[in-house]
Amino acid sequence: TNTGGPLYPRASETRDLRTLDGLWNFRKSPSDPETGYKAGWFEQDLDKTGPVITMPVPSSYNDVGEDITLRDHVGVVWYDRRFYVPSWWGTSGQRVWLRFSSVHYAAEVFVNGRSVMYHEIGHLPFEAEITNMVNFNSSNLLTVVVDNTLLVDTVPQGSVKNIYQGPKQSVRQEQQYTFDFYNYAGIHRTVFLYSTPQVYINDIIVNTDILGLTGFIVYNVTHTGSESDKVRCLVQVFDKEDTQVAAYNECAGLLDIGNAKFWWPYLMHPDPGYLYTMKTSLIGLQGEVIDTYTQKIGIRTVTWSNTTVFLNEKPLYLKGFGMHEDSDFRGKGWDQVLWVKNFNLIKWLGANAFRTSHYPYAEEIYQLADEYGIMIIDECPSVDTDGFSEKLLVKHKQSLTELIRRDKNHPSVIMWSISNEPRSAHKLADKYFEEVVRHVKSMDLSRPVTIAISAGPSTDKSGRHLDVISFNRYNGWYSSPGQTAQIEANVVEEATIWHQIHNKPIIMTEYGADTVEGLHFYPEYIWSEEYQCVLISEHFKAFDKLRKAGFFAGEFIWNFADFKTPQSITRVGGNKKGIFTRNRQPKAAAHLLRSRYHALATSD
Ligand code: BDP
Repeated sequence: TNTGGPLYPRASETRDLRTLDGLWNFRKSPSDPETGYKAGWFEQDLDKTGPVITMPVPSSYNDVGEDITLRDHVGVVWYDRRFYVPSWWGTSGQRVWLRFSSVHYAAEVFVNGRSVMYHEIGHLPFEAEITNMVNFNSSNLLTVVVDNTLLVDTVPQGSVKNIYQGPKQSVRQEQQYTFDFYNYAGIHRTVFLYSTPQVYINDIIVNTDILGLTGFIVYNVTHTGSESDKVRCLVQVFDKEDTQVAAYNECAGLLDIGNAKFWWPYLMHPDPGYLYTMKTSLIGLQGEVIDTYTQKIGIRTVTWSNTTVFLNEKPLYLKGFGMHEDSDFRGKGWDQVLWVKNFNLIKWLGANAFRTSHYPYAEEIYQLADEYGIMIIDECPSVDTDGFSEKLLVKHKQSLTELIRRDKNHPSVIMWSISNEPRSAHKLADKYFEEVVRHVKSMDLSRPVTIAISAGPSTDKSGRHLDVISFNRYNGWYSSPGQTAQIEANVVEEATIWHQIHNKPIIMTEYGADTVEGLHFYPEYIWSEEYQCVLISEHFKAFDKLRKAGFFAGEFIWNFADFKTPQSITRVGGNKKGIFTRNRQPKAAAHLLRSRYHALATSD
């Protein structure tokens, strides 16, 4: 299994970078997943071994065609394309790297017919060095086999059912899963081809601290390659005016910046999201620059007590939503237009946070959040966790290893969410989550750990292992649909009980109502815009009471926008709990939420 690519690929004075995004060849495999392997589809261009269709990368493959069997395909698909490696990378002795930012769910990658990497778990990057497998003088064949099958020990879990149909009782496979977002699949994010020198920077870990007006940066640079012991490090930090404010020539160290500008969340400060530029270089014996990597960092602290989460020692009140990577046609494919639009809407709303429900999002999204001062509860891909087997635990921990390795340096990431709605009343959940939390703490002690819990406070067995208790609850929707009178009391009561049991800060990570845009009923009636407005107003009353109680740390409406689900009689074209439509147009509730979030910002 290949993992990693801990550093987001960037060009620099010593590194070059291309993307392999574009139009690839694509073919669905027959239901026997071995078919393509046996026929050697990886050894020659796909269009030589059979019919292909054109597939955009990045994108989910499900919704770009008119073919229902492609949309609902279960199992293996094949992608390929040709690429060139600049010849100067070869002549100057650069290493050649191939990095996939996300392929869902499992992928095997071949270069010129040779298997170079395998990765399981979508939404997380993986990479391999391919220097010795590429031709510099002719084109190279890149083949990717993708399998979207979810089983009892994948993250997330699912099961495949055989459906027998027609007079001949032919078998159709159906992917089943308990969560409600569509299991989109394919090469979902950018594919990078990049170069590094022989001796190169492998990873940089950055932690920050604050004392009075001084900001501290604790860093650790690792580097690899033969003779890598002969290099030294130079770390330089520049402010937004490109003035060098700190520098040190050790690979691990502590930098201090007097009168530092701290990273503040949006609307909590006139200059939110302040980022410094950190330039890390490897210097050779003659003083020559061997490798350079530049990244943005923010100086901030996250701390927590039994009632409050603090940012730079200021109590936080998180105002946001759960989201999805989801849009028309491209499904979960990374889309910069969509995400710049999303961030503009987040700012328009006056929100300061979101949860990456229910999996890690594209790295570019965290970069935008860093810039804008939007805080992230970073969630791993474990949703509806059930069964709690040893095998699942190993993979669940692996997903967090890869998540933390990828996202550790983002100032926007203020909390880890290790699961959404696990079956945490199960007797095995206690030990299981104790172990998952222990694992997270072994990698990062600087951020609190939470779970978006759906079990009730008296049955849940995960809460005692967490730093912050988050709960999802659908008062007025799944329970007592159409009834809003009890919402305020129920929410206040439940949050209070969670706090009484665990003595920890409490967040409501989900509440909401499905709403068809343009559907109006007065007095309010479920599915109408009026009902969504009333339902959320009742929640606001509860949140205002809870804020006064002193242990309530945030409210996250479900969901930012409508999104695609599997077909079900409870879903009209998908989950409609968005305050925006899938096209990012506001429903009435968006305006209501906006006036609340802005009002809260002024009162903070
Ligand atoms: C919650 C899940 C979320 C769903 C939501 C719903 O956490 O993923 O979309 O229910 O049904 O239980 O709208």
